[in-house]
Amino acid sequence: MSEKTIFKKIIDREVPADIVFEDEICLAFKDVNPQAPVHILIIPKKEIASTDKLSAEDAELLCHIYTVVLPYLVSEFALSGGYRLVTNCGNNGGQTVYHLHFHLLGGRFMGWPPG
Ligand code: DGP
Repeated sequence: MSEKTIFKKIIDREVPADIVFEDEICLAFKDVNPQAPVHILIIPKKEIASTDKLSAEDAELLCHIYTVVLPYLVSEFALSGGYRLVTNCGNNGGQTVYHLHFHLLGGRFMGWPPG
């Protein structure tokens, strides 16, 4: 069996995290290395390595993130003025943890293009 990712260890409460949302499908917690005043990671509890491992059966999970978790966090962290939701995929995308996650960044103006 392959080793657990750090995010799976957070789900299993083997590694501490500042958890800001949890339900049966998802977990959200503050990024350990914040790039903005608000920097939260939203992850599915299901172990999916990256966006290119998603399948049609994950449609409900993705919808849940966008329509339940995200609106909750936007309200809770006062991000109605705007935010950025980023998913890095693979080496060239800058992904370092191979458990699907969405970076929710806010609390400052976001430049474009990203680095
Ligand atoms: P990415 O590069 O897209 O795979 O982002 C991984 C993010 O995960 C990165 O911004 C730092 C964050 N991170 C890594 N290890 C931990 C940890 O142990 N706790 C928390 N809260 N965040 C972590």
